Amino acid sequence: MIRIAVQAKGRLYDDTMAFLSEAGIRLSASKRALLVQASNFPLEVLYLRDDDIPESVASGVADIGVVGENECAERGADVDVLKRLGFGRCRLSLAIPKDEAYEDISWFSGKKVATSYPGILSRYLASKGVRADIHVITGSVEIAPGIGLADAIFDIVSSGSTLVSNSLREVETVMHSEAVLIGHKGLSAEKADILSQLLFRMDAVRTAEDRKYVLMNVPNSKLDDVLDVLPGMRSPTVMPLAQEGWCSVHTVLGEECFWDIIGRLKSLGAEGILVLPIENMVP
Ligand code: PRT
Ligand code: ZN
Repeated sequence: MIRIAVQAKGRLYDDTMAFLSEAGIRLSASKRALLVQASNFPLEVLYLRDDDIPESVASGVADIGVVGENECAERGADVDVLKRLGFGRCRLSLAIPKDEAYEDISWFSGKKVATSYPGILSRYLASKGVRADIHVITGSVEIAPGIGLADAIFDIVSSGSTLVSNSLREVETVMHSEAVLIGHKGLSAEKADILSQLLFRMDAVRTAEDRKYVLMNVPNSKLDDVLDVLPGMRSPTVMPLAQEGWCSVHTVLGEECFWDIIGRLKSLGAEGILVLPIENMVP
């Protein structure tokens, strides 16, 4: 049995749950408890506040966890980053009142900066040789300059609209972040084995996400031209059709070249092109 720590509610919750369900893991839909066991995989989910996830994995209370890189960096938790998950993307930036003149980071010398991420900020300022007064507040950091609590802020930015609506302007981007799967250092052999099964499933889903299964009918006279256009991921499947002189070609296409290739196949005489999503692709 492996235990995964996930955010109980908040911005990472939906994507984390979707990601477990795409890996085929079923969790009871009944009232959510703190700890819920999967019905079809040796995994249990521990619901926590995101702030507590890095430490719970570092200490081994949970074996793995899903959390923003920013939380890991802030807490300096001693964990392995197993996988970047591609959701919960944001950046951590310094912002100042929008009408202030700004040339470079030396602006912050002697200034009061409000943040919930004092660890990341103090390391950054130290690396730039800037001494500022870091004022830790949790929540609503963006209102601090407006109410005279600070001269500037260091906070998470995504679209930037929170800054705009508080008359602030982003002046330095300190780190980019996304959700990551983290793991306890030194898992037992049994847990490491379950983890590798889980990672294998995740990779299969990920590979499938940007691929399509494509079927089409092709006149035999054009078959060689069509096969030339298809990328060489192993040979496509070619089957004769009941109608003489035609065959059916099945293949898998990557999203990046998809539209280009479909256009060329049509102009070569392929007909009845059918595009199907792929649920899993086992390497
Ligand atoms: O209750 P719990 O402690 O678990 O949750 P939380 O309130 O601490 O965190 P939550 O759910 O808000 O965010 C969880 C994680 O999502 C963060 O640690 C980031 O890794 C990631 N993330 C991605 C974000 C954002 N985007 C985001 N936009 N976290 C917060 N924000 C906030 C930000 O603080 C600011 O107030 O959204 C505002 C800025 O958004 P824009 O779009 O206006 O720029
Ligand atoms: Zn939090």
